[in-house]
Amino acid sequence: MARVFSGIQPSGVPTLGNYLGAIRNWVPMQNGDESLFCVVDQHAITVFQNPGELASATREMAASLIACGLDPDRCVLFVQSHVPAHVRLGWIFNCIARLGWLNRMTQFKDKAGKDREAASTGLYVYPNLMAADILAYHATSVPVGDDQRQHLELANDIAQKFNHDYGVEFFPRIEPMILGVAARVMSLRDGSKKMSKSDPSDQSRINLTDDADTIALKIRRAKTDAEPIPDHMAGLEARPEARNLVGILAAISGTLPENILREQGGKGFGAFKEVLVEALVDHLSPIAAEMKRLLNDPGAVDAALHKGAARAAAIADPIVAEAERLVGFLPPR
Ligand code: AQP
Repeated sequence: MARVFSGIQPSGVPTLGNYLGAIRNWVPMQNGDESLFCVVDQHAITVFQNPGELASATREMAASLIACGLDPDRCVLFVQSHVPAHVRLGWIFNCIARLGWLNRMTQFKDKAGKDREAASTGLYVYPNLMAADILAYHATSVPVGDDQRQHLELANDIAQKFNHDYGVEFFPRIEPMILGVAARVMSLRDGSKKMSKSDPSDQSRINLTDDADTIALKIRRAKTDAEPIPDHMAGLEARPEARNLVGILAAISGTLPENILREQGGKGFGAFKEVLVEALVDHLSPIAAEMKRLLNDPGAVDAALHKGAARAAAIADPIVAEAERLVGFLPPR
């Protein structure tokens, strides 16, 4: 099996979108040193994070990954800033990637919003560091949500240009793994926007820490239209909110949207939402409870992360040292 790498930012509590689009798919990929999962705190600060909260958000994110089924003994689970190889290679990639390439990144445009001049330079070069996160391990399988596809294409462009510029075949080609029927979960308030942990509106998302009452309230308030649930896929066209809720129920129930429409077609949203609430609460409550239990012993979570960082560095350090040698840096010793 190819080496797997994926990351998640501690920029808030993980959402249902992070869970269905990413975390849940990581669990069956655990394969010792061949599977690396990283809490990417250096990416998180591309947008200002409260320094008093970042460390605990990082630990909380790690606890939620463990609660979702990642076992620190069966994969390498660690924090990005604990392994300096990422930024060492990230700098080299800043010098490989072209401005024109970064200018095309739609996530930068979305995140920077109207006032691009005020965005951090980190936010702009974020995809270069993401390429380094993956390529520092020569990882080739990257399970991510659909929104990251463009960044992985850029990572391949960077790898190819590095190989070309230095006349080597050093960095491998990355294969994105876009998994799951709900590869892109949308906001509960606006079916055209993705669900995000940093969305200013808490009502726009389900957090993995939400209790049953909060989940019920958010789903009941979720935006819908006036039509009933259709009984075939074509009936979801131009109905982004309906499509999103059907997609969520399908993903959480491990089935296809077609099957959900067959069962639920003709129902009004009131009745449909109750089915959705029950499925979400059944699925997410044990995760929230396990996360709470883990966070009662923060020292144990930190110790697992420190062990993970040592294992990650043992893989990345020789690869990045070789990249630095290829570039022509004088070896440090
Ligand atoms: N709405 C989503 N649907 C499906 N997958 C999603 N992912 C994120 N949102 C959705 C996937 O989650 C993984 C981790 O993402 P991230 O934390 O690195 O950054 P992000 O994509 O920017 O996620 P958020 O929740 O939107 O964070 P903020 O608000 O901080 O920007 C990725 O694999 C991503 O595809």
